[in-house]
Amino acid sequence: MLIVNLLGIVLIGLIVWWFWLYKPARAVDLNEKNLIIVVNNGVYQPSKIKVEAGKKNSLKFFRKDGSPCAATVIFPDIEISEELPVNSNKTIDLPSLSPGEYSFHCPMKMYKGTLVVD
Ligand SMILES: [Cu+2]
Repeated sequence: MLIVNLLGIVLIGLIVWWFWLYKPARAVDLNEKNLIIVVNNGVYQPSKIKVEAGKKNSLKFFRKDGSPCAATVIFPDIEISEELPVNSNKTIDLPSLSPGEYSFHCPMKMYKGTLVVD
């Protein structure tokens, strides 16, 4: 009985951590490696991406989540809205950007990410 209760508490802790506390700390540099943003389980992974200012960059997405809401990624500040096909790569070309943070998300904002332009 005690073990079951303990397991329950650990599970609740994990759920709280995953949905409310977990924030990827550091922005991943787009130029460090040939980065692919995986769309799955309610998160963009990585969700914080550093790109160079004043230069045209492109982002590669790979969507695993079949739910319709994950199908579209929107960059409201730069007026980009693109469809992401399931289980294949999709490249989105970005215009050259001035320094700052630009958010991107799915239509319901369940999936959320940030571009850190520097
Ligand atoms: Cu969504």
